[in-house]
Amino acid sequence: MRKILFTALLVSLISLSGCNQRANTYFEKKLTFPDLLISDQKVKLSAYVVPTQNQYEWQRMELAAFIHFGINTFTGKERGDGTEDPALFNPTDFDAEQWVYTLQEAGFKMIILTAKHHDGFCLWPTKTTSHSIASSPWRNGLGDVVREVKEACDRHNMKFGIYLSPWDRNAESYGDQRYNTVFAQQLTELLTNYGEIHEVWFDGAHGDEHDSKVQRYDWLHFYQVIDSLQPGAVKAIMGNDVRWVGNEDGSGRETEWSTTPLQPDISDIIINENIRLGISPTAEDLGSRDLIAEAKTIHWYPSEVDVSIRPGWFYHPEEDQAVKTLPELVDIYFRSVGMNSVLLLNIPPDKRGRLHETDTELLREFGRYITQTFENEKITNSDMEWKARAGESREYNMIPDETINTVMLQEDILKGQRVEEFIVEGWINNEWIELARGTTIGYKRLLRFDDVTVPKLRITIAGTRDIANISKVGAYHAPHLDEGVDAHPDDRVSD
Ligand code: FUL
Repeated sequence: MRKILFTALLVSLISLSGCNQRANTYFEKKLTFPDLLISDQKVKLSAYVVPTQNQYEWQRMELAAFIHFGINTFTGKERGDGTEDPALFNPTDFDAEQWVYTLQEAGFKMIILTAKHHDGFCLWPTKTTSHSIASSPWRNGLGDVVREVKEACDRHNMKFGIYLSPWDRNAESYGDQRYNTVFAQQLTELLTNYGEIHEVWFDGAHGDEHDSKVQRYDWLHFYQVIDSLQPGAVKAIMGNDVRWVGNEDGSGRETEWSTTPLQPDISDIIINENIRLGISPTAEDLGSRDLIAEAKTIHWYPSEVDVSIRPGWFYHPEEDQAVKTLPELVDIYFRSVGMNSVLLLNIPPDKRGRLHETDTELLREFGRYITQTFENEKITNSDMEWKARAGESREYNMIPDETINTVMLQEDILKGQRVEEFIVEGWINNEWIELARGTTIGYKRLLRFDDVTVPKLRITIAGTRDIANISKVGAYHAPHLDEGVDAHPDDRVSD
């Protein structure tokens, strides 16, 4: 009876919600709840909110690289104030090919370049300002960093995204309506003249009490420009396709829902709704049952973890000794990709315009470590699809005598994110012993535990918002890393 009632509600919702519903069952990106639903029904319906095709393809990349490069590279600052002389920009051995080649070998699928940071210096010859590389001595003022990077990406089939800082400390018009026109024009140039763009990254930084100018951004217009010129691009951070995870340490949440009432603060209505619900990108809870019960609308808004391989976002020679170690980088991978997020790792080129040797060596080791770990599947029946009800378990056979310390779980997110609680057990001395447990799975969840050699594993879906669609259960042995000694895997990764 309850099920029939629910189905009837679902059908009526299709017309009521005005949402983009796919295959008569799923709601792409957004679902607005009608008032009459009780909490459990809202939670169940939220399990039918799914990513758009762009969001899905974005999630499947898993690894993206951030490139912070610009006038700060030459002044040694992290945040320029916009008064820097463009003549300072003069890389001596600029090599976009080296960036792309190195990153691709390490497993990265996209590069996002700071086309403009807060200092307003543009890395392409924009018509909107003279504060750009056209006023620099590099390539006699005829260079175009955006073009060279994009062309290198195209040669290697690497995706390409742009970071365009809304906050601009150089633009004379910043602080009034004219700046919105300038910004839209900059976007238009970047989204028109360089072929396909896959991600547009709007950071949320803005001036503090020392900056007198406050800009009211015309976000909806910026969204329209992107959607019309690059319909395949996701809009990130102040965009509404990809969410900032909420920290810059490289960590996803233990419980990371891609379905959430959170939206970026781009209008008074959204700001007030976020305040009413007590949520922001840094909130611990972005998707619990209690939160959904209070929400009016639920969105597919997945998390991206941005973190730098060095202390700063830009290159500083004095940080050459402070590059993260392999154990730190691997740990970030497990806490980001392994916690239902995309990792956006920043690797800043130096004054030559090349990735520094310390960074490239680390990237090479990182790529080999991840490949070696996950290319050796230890479960014999790992790709079986499993439609799991709450409380159901399934056993998985291991290749005999193989040692494992890592389990991978994945949900088919094209059918929504649903799992709320799961348990991983190993068959040890004739009984099931718990190895790990967790809450959300989503696109991917990785769990680590001490080495064990077991003939079989048992996975229990202890809680779920509807029948869970488990697409993958894998088990692996991740080589041990000797923290702090030489930052190399102790069972050496072979070439
Ligand atoms: C922040 C900026 O202020 C930092 O400089 C950096 O670009 C980071 C990724 O985003 O908002």
